[in-house]
Order: sequence, then C-alpha cells, then structure tokens
Amino acid sequence: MSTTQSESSPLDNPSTDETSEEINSLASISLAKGAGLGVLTAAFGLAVSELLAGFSRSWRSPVLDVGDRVIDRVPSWLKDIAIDLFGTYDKIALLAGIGSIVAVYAALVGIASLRKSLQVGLYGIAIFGLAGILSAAFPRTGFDPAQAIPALLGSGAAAYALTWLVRSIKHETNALDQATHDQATQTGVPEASVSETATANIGALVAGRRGFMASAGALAVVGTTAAATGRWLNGRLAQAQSRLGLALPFAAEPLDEVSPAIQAVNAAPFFTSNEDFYRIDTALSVPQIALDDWSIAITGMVDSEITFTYDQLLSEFEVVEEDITLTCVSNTIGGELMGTARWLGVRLDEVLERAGISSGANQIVGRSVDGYTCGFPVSTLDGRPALIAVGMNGVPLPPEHGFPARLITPGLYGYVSATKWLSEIELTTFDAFDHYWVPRGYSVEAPIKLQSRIDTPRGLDRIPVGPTVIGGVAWAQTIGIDSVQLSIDEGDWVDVDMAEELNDLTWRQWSFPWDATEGRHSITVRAKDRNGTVQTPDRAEPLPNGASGHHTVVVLVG
Ligand SMILES: Nc1nc2c(c(=O)[nH]1)N[C@H]1C(S)=C(S)[C@@H](COP(=O)(O)O)O[C@H]1N2
Ligand SMILES: [Mo]
Repeated sequence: MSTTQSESSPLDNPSTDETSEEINSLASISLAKGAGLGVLTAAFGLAVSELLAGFSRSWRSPVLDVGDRVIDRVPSWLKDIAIDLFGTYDKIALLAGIGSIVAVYAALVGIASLRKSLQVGLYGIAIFGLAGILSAAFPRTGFDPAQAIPALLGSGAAAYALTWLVRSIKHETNALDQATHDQATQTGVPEASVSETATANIGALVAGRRGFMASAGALAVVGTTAAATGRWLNGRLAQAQSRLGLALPFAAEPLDEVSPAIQAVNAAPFFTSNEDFYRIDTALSVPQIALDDWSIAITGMVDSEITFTYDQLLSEFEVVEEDITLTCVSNTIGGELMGTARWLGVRLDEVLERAGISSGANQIVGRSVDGYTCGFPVSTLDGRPALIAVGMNGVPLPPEHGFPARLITPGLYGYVSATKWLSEIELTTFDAFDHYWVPRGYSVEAPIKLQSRIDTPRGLDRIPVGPTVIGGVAWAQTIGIDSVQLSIDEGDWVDVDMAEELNDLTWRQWSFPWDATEGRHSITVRAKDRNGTVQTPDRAEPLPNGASGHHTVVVLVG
C-alpha cells in the first residue's frame, strides 16, 4: 500500500489532516480562478475592440485612447522625467504601465464576481468600459461619439464573457453540490457532518473544472484570433497609406552636394538618418493617413480660406529643399533629442501669402489630424525657410515623422513649430488660442537656445593615455555658430577646430586634438554665436522653454 499510495491521489484515501489542507486550498483556488477569470475577460474585451479597430482608420484600441488622455493630463515635469528615463521608449513604458493597471483591476473584478456576485463584476466592467468610451469619444479634435464604438462593443464582449465564465463555474459548483448530496445519501449521514464531504467536493471540483477550462480555452482562442485579425487589418490600413511607391517631386533648385568638411572627426553624423532620428510626440499610435483622403486647409484670419490636396500643394508652389536641424525643447544638456535632415517641401510664407494673412493675425497654428497643435508668431516668417515639408532625407516623410506633411520651422523648438500629420494651418491671435503645450506649463514662444554638446568621449568613458580627438556639435539655428571653446579640468577656455559651416539653420561641428594624460579629467564646452553671444553657464531645466548651461563630461584616462 505504501508504494502505491504516492501514485494515487490523496483523495482516494484521505486522512483527516490532508482533507483540511485541501479545504484551505479551496480558498486560494477560487482567488486564482477569480483573478484568471477577470484577466481573461478583460483580454477578450480588448481583443474584440482590437478587431473592430482594424475596420476603420478612426477606430483604435481603447487602451490607446485612454493612453492619449493620460498623456494629455500628465504633468509636464513628469513627462520630462519619463523622457529622460525612457527616451523614445516613453510610450512603451506608458503602455506597460496601463497594461499592468488593467491586469490588476481585471483580476479584482474577476475575484469580486466569484466572491460577491456576477452583478458586482458587471459593474466593474461598466466603470472600466466607461473610461474607455469617454476617452475615445473625446479625442483632442473634439467630441466624436463614433470613435467610442470599439470601446462600447469591447465592454459588451467583456460583460458577455464574464457572465458566461461565471455561469460555467456556477455550473461546476452545482455539480459539486450534487456530488456532496449524493455522497450524503449513500452514506446515510447528514451532509454537513460528513468528513468525506470535502473529499467529494474536491473530486467534483476537479471534474467540473473541465467545464470552466473548456469555456476559458474557447474564449482565449476566439480572443486571440480576433486580436490577430484586428492587427492584420490594421496593417493593411497602414499600407494603404500610399506612402510606399510614392514618387517625390524634385526641388526646383536642388541643393549642392555638401562638402565633407562639414563633418568633424568624432562628432555625430552631420545628417541624421531617418532611422536614427529622434521621435517625440503625443501620438501613442502613429496616425495612418491615406493621401486620397488628405488635404491641408489654410483657415482663420486670412483673406480667403484655401484647401490643397497633396498634388495641388506640390504643383502650385515651388518645391524647395533645405538642410535644417530640428531640436526638441525636452532635450537636456548633452541630450540627443535633435537631428539634422534635408527636408523637401514648399515654403510656408508662399502658401500663406496665397491665402492672404489678415492684419490682426499674430499667431500661426499648425493642427494635426490627431488634434495636436503648435503655434508660433507670424513675425517668424522673416525670410527664413519655414516649410510645409513632405520629404525627409530623400524619401517621403516616414509615418512616425509626420506623413504626408509636417511643419519645419528653423530656429524654434519643435513643440511650437513642427506639427506632424499636418491637416490645417490656422491664422489667429495669441490672445485667442493657446497651443497644445501652453496650458501644460511650457512657454508660448520658444526660440532655440544657443547650445553645444560633446559627442566623444562620452561621460565616464575610459580612454587610453595619449593623443585623442574630442568632437561635438554646437547650434544656434538662424543665427549660426561662430566658435566653440573647451575648458579642461576647469582651466582656461581654448578654441577648438571648427568644421565648415553648411548654413546657419543647422548645427555646426567641431573637434579638438587632445593629449590625454593619466587620471580623471573633466571637459566642458561652450559656444559663441554669430551675434557674439557666449553660451550661458546658468543651468535651466527643459521646462518651460529649453535647457541651458554647459555640457561637461568626466573621463578616466589610463
Ligand atoms: N502631431 C504632432 N506633431 C508634433 C508633436 C506631437 O506631439 N504631435 N510633437 C512636436 C515636438 S515636441 C517635436 S520636438 C517634434 C519632433 O519631431 P520628430 O518626432 O519628427 O523628431 O515634433 C513636433 N510635432
Ligand atoms: Mo519637442
């Protein structure tokens, strides 16, 4: 007997001790089951929304809608910390955070529906669904109830799934009661006092679990299929954006090939590839725009409002190309939220001239299809080549950089001047309208600050003793960089070798041969612009209008 006992379930021949342990574990079984039930229910609801999101460009997963509302409300200082911590992965971090909250909430809803009642669970889903529905129905662009359809039907699907799963468990529990009853009848002992009752319960539970497991498994399969189908449909929508195979026009006067002398040794590549170009925006999912559906409207305080299709825009105005360094206000000292590209497009001043700017207008607002807005002074158009850009480094704008068109304004931080997925340019006044980041604490106007950065060596690098080259970049868009100086170990400022200047709209590169001696050294950089202004050592945070202060790196030599 002792040899076979380990192979047979303790249920076959229970001792009283084993039985009470099993009874205790029933509580944890139903906790785990409740949590699993809740998570599965939520996943099923979200999968159904995901499927629906595949049917229309304006429908999306409610998780993204809720995420957007979080992005719109998160305090600016917290956003800056997130960008600092996660960089361009801030969105993935946000989605992971939302995912964890949803999972915990769903588990609690599941437990409540087993422990309390199905009704409590359904209320839980309703509250959750409402958050999704409201988030979707109030996008940045205004009230749009149709956008709430995936959230609405997803919640319905979750409620249905919960009801079904709870019923299948109830069914299982009934089977369990029946087994208890049967056993009591057989033994002729009152049910409540039967010590074997627990044994019977567990036996029935194990058998009945098959019912629940079958239901859960079916939901998981249907849900996964729905989600995968939604993703696939979405991918097809994305491809339908007609970017692939689109031929860009040539600039009327193409730029000359650049001289290799603009590139300094050990500085970042002068032109940032599209793949490496930083991405900062409030869009959790990249807007997918089909060229056939797209147009750009010039509206507000103009003599005549005009709308252009993509082809009209590029045929009615001269196509130009410009090399411009784009810079983000959230860039910290020494940071990499900036990049240089060759942009192709039409001049904003020419387009606005066609519409005719009314005399009272002082603000140009760029609106995105996703409701984002930038805003900058009409007086910015002082001859500098602000663009409605359609091309970036020789290809149509990549989707994440604003396909099919965006603003690029030299000299101003991106948040006030570089709206991606551009749909409308409105002429207005600063009194009448605050652009997206203004109520969130950023400055109304934001010219790019004079700054410089050391690219090589990196902070805390260990480098060998002997000759080496320090390299980096400096920028003061629309003014231009005159010179750059280094201070090693807080010694006197010394001039570095300046690379050739391409234009005053891009960064200028520099390098400095250095004979590194053993030990720990600090290297600090500062720049002087073409107006003779020397970069301030006073440190400022990115909030509210851009970081200032010197970039210093500490290196270990030897
Ligand atoms: N539609 C939209 N456009 C936007 C933003 C945004 O959040 N939404 N962010 C702006 C900011 S803050 C910057 S710095 C630039 C970044 O452009 P990039 O992602 O192409 O580098 O885009 C600007 N245009
Ligand atoms: Mo930015």
